[in-house]
Amino acid sequence: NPENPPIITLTLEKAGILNKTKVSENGKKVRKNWAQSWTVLHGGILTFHKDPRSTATGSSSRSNQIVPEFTVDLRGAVIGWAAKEKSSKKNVVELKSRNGADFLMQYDTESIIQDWYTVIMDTIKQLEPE
Ligand code: I3S
Repeated sequence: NPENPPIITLTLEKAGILNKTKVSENGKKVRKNWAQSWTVLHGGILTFHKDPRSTATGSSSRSNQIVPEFTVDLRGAVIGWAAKEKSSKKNVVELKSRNGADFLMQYDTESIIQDWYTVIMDTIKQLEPE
């Protein structure tokens, strides 16, 4: 019905601790730097925040909780289980953003990473044009 365009409501939200590293930026490979991140999915945007417990400078820890280290717009992003050669770690998910920033996300507990995989996949699908 053209008089009632669909209103897309992004209801999928999640937050938790994950291991992550950026692997490419603007389509160019960058050196891995695995670190624990407070990871938040809200409104179709995924943000990685430095774990305040892991920062050397205590003074910056408060702002780290507010200002993300990385922001990934999930519109047009692609998620998949990472191929063996991408990492020696287990349970690794690869997230490729539309702007050429790629990340690996990992957690030893399979159910934790499986839940993230599902919620990110469902969000990407919600953001796809009809
Ligand atoms: O894919 P790579 O380069 O073998 O990734 C490993 C390296 O980044 C390594 O760091 P340095 O090369 O800077 O020392 C990390 O410590 C490893 O964790 C990386 O591999 P995994 O397999 O853990 O993703």
